Amino acid sequence: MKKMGDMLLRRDAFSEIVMGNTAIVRAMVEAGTRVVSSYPGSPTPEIALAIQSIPKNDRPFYFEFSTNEKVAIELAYGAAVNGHLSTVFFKSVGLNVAADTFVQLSLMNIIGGLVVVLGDDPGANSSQNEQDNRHYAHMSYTPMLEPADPAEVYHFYREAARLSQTQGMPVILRLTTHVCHAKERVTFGAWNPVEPDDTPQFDPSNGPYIPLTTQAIEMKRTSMARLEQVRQRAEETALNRVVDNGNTARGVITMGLPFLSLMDELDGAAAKPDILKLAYVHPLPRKTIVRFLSSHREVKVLEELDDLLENQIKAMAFDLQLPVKIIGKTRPEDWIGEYTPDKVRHVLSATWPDMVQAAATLEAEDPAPHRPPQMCPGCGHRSAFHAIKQALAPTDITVADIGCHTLGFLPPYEMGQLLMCMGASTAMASGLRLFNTSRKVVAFMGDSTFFHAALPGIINAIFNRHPITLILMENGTTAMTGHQDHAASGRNFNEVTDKIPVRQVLEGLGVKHIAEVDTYQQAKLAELVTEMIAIDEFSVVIARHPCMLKFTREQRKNPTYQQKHVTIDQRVCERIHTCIETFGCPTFTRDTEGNVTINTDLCIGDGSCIQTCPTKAIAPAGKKGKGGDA
Ligand SMILES: Cc1ncc(C[n+]2csc(CCOP(=O)(O)OP(=O)(O)O)c2C)c(N)n1
Repeated sequence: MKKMGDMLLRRDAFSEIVMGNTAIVRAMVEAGTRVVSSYPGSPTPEIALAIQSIPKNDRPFYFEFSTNEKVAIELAYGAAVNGHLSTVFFKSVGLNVAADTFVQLSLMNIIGGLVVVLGDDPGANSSQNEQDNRHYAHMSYTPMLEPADPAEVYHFYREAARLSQTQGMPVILRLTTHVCHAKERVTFGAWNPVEPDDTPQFDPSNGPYIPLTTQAIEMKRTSMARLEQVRQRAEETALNRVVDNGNTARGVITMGLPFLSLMDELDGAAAKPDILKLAYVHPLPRKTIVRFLSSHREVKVLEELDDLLENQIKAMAFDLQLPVKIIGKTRPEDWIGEYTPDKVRHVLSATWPDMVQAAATLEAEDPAPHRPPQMCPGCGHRSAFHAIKQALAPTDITVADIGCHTLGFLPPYEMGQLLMCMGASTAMASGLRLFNTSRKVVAFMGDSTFFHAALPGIINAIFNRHPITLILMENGTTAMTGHQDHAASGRNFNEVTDKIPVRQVLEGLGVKHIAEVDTYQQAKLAELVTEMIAIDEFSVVIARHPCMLKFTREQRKNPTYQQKHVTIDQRVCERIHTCIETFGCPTFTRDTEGNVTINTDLCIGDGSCIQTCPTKAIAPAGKKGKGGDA
């Protein structure tokens, strides 16, 4: 890590093989970025890992993980109107959380500059949907750039920062999963650090900063005019690319990852189309596009997810009555998934079958079997679900939230029958309880989510007296996105800090029924849940156990660490298979005769399974089971 930190602060120009998520941090350093904020979410958390590789005192900018995306963007905005070049980054759906603030930003005069980095997720690799955030650029009059690879991430960030500073507008840098995680050799510039002038520059006369009624309309006029100036920049930028294959019959207009996949697929194609690859996806460089349309008979618009580019380009051609055939998306699947080379071949073959060979079917080409995600060995959530299931009637309703505990919806637990977005479980559960006296309603939630977006739903349940039970799965970290600290961890990104204890927050809100238990105490947990769901008022069970993946990773740093595991006494085991079929820990495997063995590479010896075995055949390694063992 130190090596990465050293690289990111090199003074000379150099080239290195890096991920998109690393390249952007060097760009921040070179651009003189002063404030960066975020809330974790794939595909962006590695940006924070790269930042972390720079020792705190050497970091040329302030960084924090904020409580949620809305807070993160507000913090970055505050810093930017005080004169600091600022950046906020988060995942695709994070923009929904930040939207209430974000949609106003282009109305303001952001003197320091503000780059909003989005990690969109075509293919929903790690998100609850694959929303296309280009729509937000349109609805908020905000310029948006989209790089295709790590080198472009570096250059486009620099462009976005410059543009934001000169126009005083926020600028979105839209990354996608492939672009964040791809690696390539990037040539970076030199870095000549200049002593930052941190004099607070906020001055209301630099505004406008108050978007109220009629003033908001005037501000909108200004932001639309500024967007037209940006369009001029979009025409002139050297970041647009034209690939001239001398083909006046066929052309492709594209952007981002689809461009790279297209280049891949055309390698060896008979007659290659000309290509126009756009850097700015909003506002579009109208003249550049019209020139390209005017010099080709057929133009294919190749874009991932929605048909924004296509519709705008068709409108341009229509307005000017251009004699060009524009081919956009033709089949429903063209709107879905990542535009990998296979996918692009599939899409192109429907347009120009003579140019590229159709892929058989996309699925048939994928040789890897699908592996459902699952909880780690020793995960406290597994013990919790195993226990809670025993306390609930089959007709009771369980509402999931977002996090590792979401995986409880999978067999064998099947806990969590509805899921929406971070923090939504309590209020959805409250709705499910209305006109419902016969089926108990239980909501689940992680501790990072509790602080992120759950408090209004919880307050609502207290205030409007919804008699549901919330199970707060407290593991001390934001586990699913890579163990980032949160308000109850006792650390922020930069230092040790006071914990904000969830129990005291709940008590402060007036929750009368709160129980706490370690999830490995499965019988006790089941008992407490039975008790709490019987109360006709809002109740909370704090089901606590540290994230065991984080815990064992920390333990492994100790050179004397030895991985423990459990064993099965084959003489005692009656092949009932509770460990596999009900508890479901992936360390257990069953052979064709029904014998159960332990995968000692996976097992961490936590022993949470021991209590689940009806014949007591499981024991810690080195200790005897009922019938004796190693
Ligand atoms: C609005 C939004 N921001 C970020 C994410 C990414 N994300 C998925 S799960 C998760 C963390 C959940 O942490 P916690 O609630 O503590 O549950 P755990 O994974 O630790 O069980 C985050 C941040 C998201 N899905 N939606």
